[in-house]
Amino acid sequence: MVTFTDLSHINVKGGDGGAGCMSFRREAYVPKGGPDGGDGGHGGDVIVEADPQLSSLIDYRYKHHFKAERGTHGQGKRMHGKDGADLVLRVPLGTVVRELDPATQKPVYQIADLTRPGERVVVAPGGMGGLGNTHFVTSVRRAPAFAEKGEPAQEHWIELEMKLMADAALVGMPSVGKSSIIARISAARPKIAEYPFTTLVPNLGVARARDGRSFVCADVPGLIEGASEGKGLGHEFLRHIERTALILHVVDVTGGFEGRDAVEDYRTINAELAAYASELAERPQIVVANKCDMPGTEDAVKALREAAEADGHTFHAISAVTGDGIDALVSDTADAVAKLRAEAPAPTGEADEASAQWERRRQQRDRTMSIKREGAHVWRVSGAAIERMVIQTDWDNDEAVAYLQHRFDRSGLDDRLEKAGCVPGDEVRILELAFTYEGEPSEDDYAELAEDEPDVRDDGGEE
Ligand SMILES: Nc1nc2c(ncn2[C@@H]2O[C@H](COP(=O)(O)OP(=O)(O)OP(=O)(O)O)[C@@H](O)[C@H]2O)c(=O)[nH]1
Ligand SMILES: [Mg+2]
Repeated sequence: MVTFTDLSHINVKGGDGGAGCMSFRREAYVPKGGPDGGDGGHGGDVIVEADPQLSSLIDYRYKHHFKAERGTHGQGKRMHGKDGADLVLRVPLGTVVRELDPATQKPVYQIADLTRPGERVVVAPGGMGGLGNTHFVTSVRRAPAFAEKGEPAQEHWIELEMKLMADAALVGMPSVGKSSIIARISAARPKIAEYPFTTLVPNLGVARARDGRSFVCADVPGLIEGASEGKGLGHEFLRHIERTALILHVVDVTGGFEGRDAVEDYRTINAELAAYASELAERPQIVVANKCDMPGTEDAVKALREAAEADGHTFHAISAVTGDGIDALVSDTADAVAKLRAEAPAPTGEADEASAQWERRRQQRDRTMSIKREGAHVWRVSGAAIERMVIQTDWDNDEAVAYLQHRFDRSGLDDRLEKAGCVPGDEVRILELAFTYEGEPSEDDYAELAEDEPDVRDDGGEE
């Protein structure tokens, strides 16, 4: 049997943010102007987008690392850096995107299920550009001589799983010949037998019309009266056709062993579809009278044709055994599928909402900070956001370091350290850097620092 699931694990990384610029305005006859360093550009996002032209994840089988473009650095004269370009990874319709645990490579969270053409989700946001020195002007710091480095982008492992979506599903009572039809029109080779419920799991096949147009067809287990309440394979079965735009409603015109009435069968199935989900009953249908090779079926065919046409459905009389009427059925189905694909609604905001939700979770995780004691007077602080603050700091610049101190304070780090039992003089480690804990800062610390700046004194100062 052909398997239609396709799975790939890939590593995605947004572009790093560009660095903010430290610069002062220079004009003729003006010895030293105000700060005018532009911001760094934002890094590009890595985006996964559903493309109806694709039919496999082959592009991700051999290449596993994908990185968006970085933002460029800010410049003087308030010139901002250029944002990095997004990297768009195209995947087939029906691709489910999950985040993987980087250590175990096990899925931890479903990010999106891309079912509509053009639907997209951001899987790795780019880093923010660093701020230029114009942003750090305060009442006491008129000439900030530092800027922020760009935010390094984060990387993730994600899983792409393609679940092939059928364009059309063969629906009907057991033993009406659904599997025989899919075997006729595609390369699928499901089991065919004269007893009911031969088919227990859906089979998919790619059917091709004479002119080369193709569509994906599903052969699903037979449906009986009460299926919507769980009889037979009930809900299990109906769930599979929820994603299918077109229903090929197959009716056995011989009436089977029980000598059932074709029109009654047709109505029973439609009632079950409506009972399961009203929108299933409204799906476009092609009504297929099967087993027309059998003698004495003319009246049933005629009655079924009238019923189907009265409901506004296309009707086909065929024989899966002799092949009569099959070409016309496939060609009409290809037409209907093409029409439905063209009408497919524009992407809704669902993927955006999924992106936003995932982004919120990511940010939450990001802000989580942990404090561990590593020695009598040594503490280890870890957490993505706090580590990034450290990375974004220019260590050769005292002012930038002082600003970091301020950010630490705002993030509640000092508070948390104190609560954990950290005392002034203790060593605090973040990444490979060690700091000395000096207790809760006071506003004066910043004022003092500002007063040390020659530029502030030039301005006449305020303090
Ligand atoms: N005479 C005749 N018999 C057919 C035709 N199509 C299918 N059959 C027979 O009908 C029986 C059931 O066929 P299947 O294709 O297994 O039917 P199904 O709808 O897939 O059945 P389930 O999977 O049990 O729901 C088999 O014995 C087939 O050989 C046909 O066009 N003419
Ligand atoms: Mg079957």
